[in-house]
Amino acid sequence: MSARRLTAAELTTLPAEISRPGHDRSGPAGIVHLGLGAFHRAHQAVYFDDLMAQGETGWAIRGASLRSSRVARQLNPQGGLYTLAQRSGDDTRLRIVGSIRDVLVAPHDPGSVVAVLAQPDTVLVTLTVTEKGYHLDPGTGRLRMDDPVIAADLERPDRPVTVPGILTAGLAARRASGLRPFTVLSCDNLPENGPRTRDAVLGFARRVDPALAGWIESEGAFPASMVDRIVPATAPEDIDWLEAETGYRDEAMVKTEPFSQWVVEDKFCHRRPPLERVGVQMTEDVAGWERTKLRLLNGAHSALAYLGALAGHGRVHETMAAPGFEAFVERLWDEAEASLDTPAGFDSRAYRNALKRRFSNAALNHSLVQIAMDGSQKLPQRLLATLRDARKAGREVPAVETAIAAWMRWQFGEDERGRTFTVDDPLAADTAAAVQAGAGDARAIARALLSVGSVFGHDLQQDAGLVGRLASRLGGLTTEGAATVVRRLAR
Ligand code: CS2
Repeated sequence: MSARRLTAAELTTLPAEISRPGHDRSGPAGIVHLGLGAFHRAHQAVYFDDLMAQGETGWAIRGASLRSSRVARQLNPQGGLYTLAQRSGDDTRLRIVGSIRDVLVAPHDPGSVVAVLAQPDTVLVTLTVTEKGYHLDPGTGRLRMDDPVIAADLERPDRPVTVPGILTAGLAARRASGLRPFTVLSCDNLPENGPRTRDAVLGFARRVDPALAGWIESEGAFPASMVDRIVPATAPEDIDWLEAETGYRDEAMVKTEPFSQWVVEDKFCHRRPPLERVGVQMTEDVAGWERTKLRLLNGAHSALAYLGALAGHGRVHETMAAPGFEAFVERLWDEAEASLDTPAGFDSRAYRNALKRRFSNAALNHSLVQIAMDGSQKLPQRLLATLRDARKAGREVPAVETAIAAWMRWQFGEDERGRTFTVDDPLAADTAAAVQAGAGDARAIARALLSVGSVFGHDLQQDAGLVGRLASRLGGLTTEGAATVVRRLAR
């Protein structure tokens, strides 16, 4: 017999130790969220659920998936309910989150998403659409007008499929009916994610209607935010485990760590949720937090992903336990911190120790391949930013260079045991062509990869010393292997 699916009707029958929403879920939905992946469900949706539990109304979420109907199929039959499994060591806490109302599928019906954006109740649009969802040039941060999907949205702005297109259409509809704009809050791991989202929307809107762009510019708001919580993709085994443990089946469950942080710029153009009541840091300046988190946490994550996977590991915690990796990460952090303007009150030692514990949390079983994905979109803010600062200051950054060389080595699409894999990246065709053009010569490959301007810009390839160092690090990885290179660099 198959287990009962989680639904509102099941809430009273669940095992007592599972916490569940006690609040009224029927109030207005003030939030539309684009990109309803596991991260949103384990992060922002939980803060809004906490807010609703405090009796705040108007903050239910209507979600929109931008690509497939998978999340809608998981969540809609459950009335938007899902389980958050918070794991650390042997301790697992289960909680049913009740802040999501329903899920729309944008590609099936773009008009329905625009219609929800145009409703008077909608005051805030949050985004987790991943780096590539913004269609920005990773090097310059500008909207790529030559991107075929952006060009297609500009052709028919009333049936948009991209984030800038959907937001612009929603804002245009509000303006047409005399409503104020909603606030747009990016929750993706991009530097200056607020200003970049604003530039993308304004860049798009200017092409559609300059007067609309002027209205968005003067009336709208695009606060920046820093989000932090490690959320590995849910595996089928996790869903089976939950079912065995609790007796119900939840196709939309997510697993995460106890830690969670959200820093939000206090710049809203419409009603603002009182997020400070649920532990969110509201501030005038998010940039210091953004940079610190991107270069320390995400920089180390990407380094571990490429070096660890090349060395034959599968998971973050296993890599952290392998000889030399923890010391390598400490070295990378020293290099990153040397040029970081950390936020007021930041305690480097405590932050780094906490990161080491978080990365070593075996209960998360976080896959390196998940982090390795979309590296071309991640490298600039995670590793190249430190490299550029170090070049300016004349400082050497061997660990950061090694991590960049490991990303280069990853573009070969073949690991150290000769097993091939697919490089999951929007620029995979460009990087594969660069590797091929190098014809097995580390220097030629490094040079060709460095000339992928949308990742590296045009400054780094001019630096002959840097090209030589990256080439020799790539050569080292190719001939000696990542484990040896890491051990050598570990202090
Ligand atoms: C990770 C992030 O997949 C990745 O690229 O580095 O998702 C990371 O887990 C989060 O940013 C943690 O806040």
